[in-house]
Amino acid sequence: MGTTAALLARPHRARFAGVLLMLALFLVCSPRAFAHAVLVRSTPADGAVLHTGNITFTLDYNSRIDERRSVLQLTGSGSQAIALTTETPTGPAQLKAAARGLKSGVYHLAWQVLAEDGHITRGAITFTVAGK
Ligand SMILES: [Cu+2]
Repeated sequence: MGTTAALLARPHRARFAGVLLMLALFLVCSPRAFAHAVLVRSTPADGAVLHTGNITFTLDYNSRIDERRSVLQLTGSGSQAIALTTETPTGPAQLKAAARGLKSGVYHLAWQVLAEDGHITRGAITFTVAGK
């Protein structure tokens, strides 16, 4: 190994290790990318206008989720969280909860789910409770 090669060896090796690490991460992550939980359907739908303050929320995902490590948070026009009652989902790819006695207004249901591949995804649906 010549002097020039010896001088270059260290930074090159570090860069090579970095490339290998990125490649390894890519190989580990990409086949499982399909297992990310994506919301495919919700009740109410995003943008829905409802004429009741008693709502059962169902969120269906494209893959199995860890229900115990998933979070649903309902907020109204204030930033305070509104209590939700957890309900038994119909399958391993669903979150289900209910709220009772919501007044007229705009609400946001924020969700965060842990998919079986260990990745977390988040989103929110907005709906309106209109006069009955
Ligand atoms: Cu993933």
